[in-house]
Amino acid sequence: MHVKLLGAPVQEGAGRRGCDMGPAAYRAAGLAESLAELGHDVTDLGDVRPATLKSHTHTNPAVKKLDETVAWVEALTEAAYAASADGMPVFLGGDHSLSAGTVAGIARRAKEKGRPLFVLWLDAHTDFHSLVTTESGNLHGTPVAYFTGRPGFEGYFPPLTTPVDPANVSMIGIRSVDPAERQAINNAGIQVCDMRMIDEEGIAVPLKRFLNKVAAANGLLHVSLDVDFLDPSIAPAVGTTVPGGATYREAHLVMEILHDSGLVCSLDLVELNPFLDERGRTAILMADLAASLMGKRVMDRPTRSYA
Ligand code: HAR
Ligand code: MN
Ligand code: MN
Ligand code: MN
Repeated sequence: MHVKLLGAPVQEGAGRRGCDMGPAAYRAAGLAESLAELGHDVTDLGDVRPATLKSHTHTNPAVKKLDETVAWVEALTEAAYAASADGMPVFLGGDHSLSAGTVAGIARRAKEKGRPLFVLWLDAHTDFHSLVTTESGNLHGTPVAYFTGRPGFEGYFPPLTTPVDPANVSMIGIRSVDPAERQAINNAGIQVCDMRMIDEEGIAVPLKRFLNKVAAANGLLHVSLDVDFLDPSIAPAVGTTVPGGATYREAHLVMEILHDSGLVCSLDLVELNPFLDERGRTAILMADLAASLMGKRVMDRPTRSYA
């Protein structure tokens, strides 16, 4: 596989500074080298730069850093579209607002390839606010609403050429949802696997159910992995820790099942804030999870089919 690493040093969407150091931390953690060791052809395309700033003012006074976020979304949409012509782009974030751009660009590419795009959102949060409903004003809480075409971005974010069908989005690990998001998620029909479901059924069952759906539709799958999907005890380097996250074993299992499915076309690694890390442990864990998604395993075992 040709893996293309693209740094997305975005921090304006988060409430605290430091996510701009994420791409450097993944490089220091040896992500490129560990993927190359698995036999992949790895190219580091360097960091994407934001588009030119334009001035916008939103009627919701809570909204923060709108111009900067729009500039990143514009640039990342184009970068993701270009990088997904062939090979597997891996976006090194950067806060989660970057996924408004990466998913929009990948969706445009998938449509050209004649394949439906599915998105697996591994996160504590649903990130389903519009510019109108956000109360914190931190725009990392909005990307899913944008790329599924929820109203409330017109005139600010780039016009969306290819919205992702909300029925093609699955969220796993969810444990922090604002009231406005809950209502909008239910209306949109997005599948949410919250922590209660994981406790009752295990994490593999809902994941495989979703992968079967992707395979049956001959879909492409974009994975967006937020550091706060993980339990804060193993992944402290994130500004929005939420207790009760995925364990080390659950997270690796998800990545290994995703690898075996052969369905993943692109990956975001988001919300790493190296300023909050402990001796690089979160960066190292995220890099190791990416390696598991790309085929690192303990033992060989027969590849299972999810069709
Ligand atoms: N829902 C909250 C808000 O909008 C928290 C959003 C936090 N998002 C992330 N990414 N950290 O998942 O402010
Ligand atoms: Mn998120
Ligand atoms: Mn989150
Ligand atoms: Mn691993």
